[in-house]
Amino acid sequence: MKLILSIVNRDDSNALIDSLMRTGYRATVVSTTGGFLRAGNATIMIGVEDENVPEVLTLIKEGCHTRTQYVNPLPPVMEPGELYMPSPIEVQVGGATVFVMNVDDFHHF
Ligand code: 2BA
Ligand code: 2BA
Repeated sequence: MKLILSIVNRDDSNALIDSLMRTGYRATVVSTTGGFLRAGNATIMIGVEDENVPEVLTLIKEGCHTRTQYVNPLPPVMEPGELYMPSPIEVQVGGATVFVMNVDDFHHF
């Protein structure tokens, strides 16, 4: 068995959950925050049999889209009177960041 841990954009998470449920998979969603942008994203945990991993990866790939976001870099150390005009940096976010982990043991009590 594998645990697929997928970090996705919040805007994609509901549709992805719907498609996973429709296909008969089970999942748990956790609200998370990206360390770099400090913006909300969603982490979806999906426990599946090994042979189902490719299908779940396809659903994730089809359901999650890359977005361009802009971040303001941290201001440099400034002398008094200096003016700093930050220019936003373009960052490509997602579709999805996916980790597939081996599950040693699974119980459902
Ligand atoms: P964030 O950490 O908010 O990162 C958003 C996007 O900013 C990233 O998109 C990447 O394009 C850029 N980025 C992140 N860290 C950076 C850094 N140290 N220097 C320069 N640019 C950086 P994605 O790679 O698509 O990642 C989307 C979200 O997936 C991330 O949100 C984070 O929550 C998660 N993630 C990505 N890689 C991860 C990893 N290796 N381990 C844990 N979480 C990860
Ligand atoms: P349980 O199977 O006891 O699951 C309880 C909760 O545990 C689930 O909540 C989900 O958050 C998590 N979970 C269970 N199996 C998982 C897995 N393989 N990977 C990741 N997380 C898992 P819900 O998703 O709200 O489901 C509540 C109950 O509805 C489930 O109880 C199950 O009896 C049923 N169910 C869930 N998904 C279904 C599906 N795709 N088709 C039919 N019934 C489903």
